[in-house]
Amino acid sequence: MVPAWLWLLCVSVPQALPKAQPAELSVEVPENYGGNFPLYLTKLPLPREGAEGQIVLSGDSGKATEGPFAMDPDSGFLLVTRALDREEQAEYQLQVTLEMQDGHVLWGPQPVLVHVKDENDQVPHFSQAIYRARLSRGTRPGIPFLFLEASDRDEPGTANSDLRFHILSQAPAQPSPDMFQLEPRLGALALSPKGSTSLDHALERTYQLLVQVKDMGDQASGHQATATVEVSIIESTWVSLEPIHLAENLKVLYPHHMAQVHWSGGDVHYHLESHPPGPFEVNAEGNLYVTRELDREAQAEYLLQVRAQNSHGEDYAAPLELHVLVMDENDNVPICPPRDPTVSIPELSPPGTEVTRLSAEDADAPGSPNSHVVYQLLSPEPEDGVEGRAFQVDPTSGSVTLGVLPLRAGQNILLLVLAMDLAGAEGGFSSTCEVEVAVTDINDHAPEFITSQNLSYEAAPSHEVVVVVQSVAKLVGPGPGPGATATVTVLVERVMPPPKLDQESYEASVPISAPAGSFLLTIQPSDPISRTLRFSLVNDSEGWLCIEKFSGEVHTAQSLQGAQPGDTYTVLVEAQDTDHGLIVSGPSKDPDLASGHGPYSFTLGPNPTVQRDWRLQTLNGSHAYLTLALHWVEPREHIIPVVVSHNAQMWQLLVRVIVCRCNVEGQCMRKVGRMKGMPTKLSAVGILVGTLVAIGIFLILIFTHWTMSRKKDPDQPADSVPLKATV
Ligand SMILES: *[C@@H]1O[C@H](CO)[C@@H](O)[C@H](O)[C@H]1NC(C)=O
Ligand SMILES: *[C@@H]1O[C@H](CO)[C@@H](O)[C@H](O)[C@H]1NC(C)=O
Ligand SMILES: CC(=O)N[C@H]1CO[C@H](CO)[C@@H](O)[C@@H]1O
Repeated sequence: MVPAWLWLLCVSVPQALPKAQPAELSVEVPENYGGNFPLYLTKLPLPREGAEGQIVLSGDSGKATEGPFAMDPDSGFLLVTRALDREEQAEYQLQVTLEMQDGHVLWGPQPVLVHVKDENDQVPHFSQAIYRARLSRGTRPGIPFLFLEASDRDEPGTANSDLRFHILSQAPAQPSPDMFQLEPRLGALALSPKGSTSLDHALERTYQLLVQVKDMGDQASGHQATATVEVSIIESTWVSLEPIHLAENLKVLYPHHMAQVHWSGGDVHYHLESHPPGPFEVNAEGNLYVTRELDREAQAEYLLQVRAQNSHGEDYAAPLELHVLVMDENDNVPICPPRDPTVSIPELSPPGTEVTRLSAEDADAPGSPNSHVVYQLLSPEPEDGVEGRAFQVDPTSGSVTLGVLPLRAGQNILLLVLAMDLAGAEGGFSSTCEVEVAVTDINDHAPEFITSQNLSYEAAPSHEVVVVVQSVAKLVGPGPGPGATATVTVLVERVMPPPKLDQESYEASVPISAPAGSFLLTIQPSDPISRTLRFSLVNDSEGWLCIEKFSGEVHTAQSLQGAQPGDTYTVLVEAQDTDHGLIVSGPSKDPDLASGHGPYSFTLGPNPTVQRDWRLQTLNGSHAYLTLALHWVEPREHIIPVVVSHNAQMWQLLVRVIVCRCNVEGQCMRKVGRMKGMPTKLSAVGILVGTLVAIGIFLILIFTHWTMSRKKDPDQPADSVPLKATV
């Protein structure tokens, strides 16, 4: 039962899947198989009734193969008839088919892949038996200067072809036995660090290295081959370069050769960098070229770096630096500064006043003649027959100044100034710069008021000024109240001219023998009606004269003893306005003293301040006259002690005097409190005080004058009396 079931199954599979492609069979055959042949590889699952058909084995192309493979028709085994060489052919693609005589396919085609398994039967080979390399002194250690090449025909990617390079020996072994290092996998030959430091002292010109290449990776076993490397030591030619000067706008064929570098070692690739990037290149021989015209104004200087590199782009040594300096050509025109708005010059400005300063820009090399700009005034031209010019230009600084010719207010002048490079030499460039000048009127007349603003007493003896105070910011709410105003009263003082006498000096001739009481002359005011004056003698040191106080009559007081005929005797006469003093009467009306009328004498109390500030003159036996001795005393109440004596009796009167400023009516202006009925915060009185005493021949000025009343009681201080200033 069981075989029958299997058979059915086997038959049914092809019937059920008549066109199904059988999966590829893969078979591996060891390379260089050393056993007996034929070697049976694998049995193919041919159907039983295949005995009727014919097994066909074909190669890749589908043709019947004469190759090393065959099918055993009896067993259905694929077999190989001889040893295979992987390096000759690594894989075989076969097809097995069972077909009838007439070509009808009963089974298959069955693809079979035969893979030849590699055996390490290949020896590595150096690409050359002898390598020759040039090594420049100065080569950095570790930078490969030679890459050894070797091949191994065994299967790639397997240990059989995994190669390692080694230096077996170095000759001479001087100055160090291991001057070189060989990278094992890459075969990159470089100076060792020790070799690098000792190479400079080494006298040797050539080193011979025996190098080995070996397969099987780092395993000890494997095939190997050797080669010789001859390393020639060459003096370095990698020396720094002098800067190169290249003219801008150079008209030559490009690329234009400008320098050459040379790396004396072998296998060199030159590489050039420009900072900033510029039109430069280097060819394989180390020739440096500029590839197009340069423009100094675009870039005046370049720093080139040239590198000598191995085939892996590694620098053998530090790069060489090369400065390229672009030489200037005068290829730029001076550019005028942007035209300023009109320059205003006041009329009557002095010559030399600077109008403006031109500074034309020239992009050529600074400090060279190409950018050396000078200036020349083109317009306005000097006028015929007129000396000097209205404007001048400093050729070097470009400073435009006023010349000696004056300008008129309202003139508008366009200046044309030529700016030339090459310091104005022939062949240079130039531009014309424009400066517009307006001559302005100056304020040479002071403003004047048409009507006079001096105050006039006759027009208005006083003025009331109401001052309102308000804040700068706008007031919110109800308006300002009465407290925001103040009234200031300005009183205008009448200026009274000092009294004038009818003559400046008086003269009288007197006989030497003239008796006492002889009349000499009369001194009187020039306008006797308007004022009454009081006269006194000031320095009658001889006591020869006397003067009538009110009439001004001058008499001799005694005989002129000691005078010689022809002598002149000069005496000063003082004339005072009678209003300006205070009559102090003696205590004649004192009841106790009433009987004892007698001439009193009056003196000021001993207080030095009182004696300095006041003057007391005896008028007659009962009255004295008190005046200010100074031009000014403080306006306040003063108590003046006056000593009155009579027949060895003495009284002291205290005269109370109030010094104040007076208004024109003679009313004393005193500081008062808030005035009733006036919306003032402050009342003030301003007044100008005037002057008023004249003296015959010579003048004394007194600022204040007096009225007085006093109490009868001589022991009591006099009543307060306001002093009134005449205004
Ligand atoms: C009085 O003073 C006047 C002016 O200073 C002077 O010229 C004159 O000689 C004086 N007289 C006497 C007598 O000193
Ligand atoms: C003295 O002078 C005063 C003031 O001028 C006058 O009032 C008085 O009558 C004079 N007395 C005598 C005795 O002259
Ligand atoms: C008193 C006073 O100063 N008056 C002068 C007012 O102004 C006129 C004009 O300036 C002068 O002539 C007055 O002398």
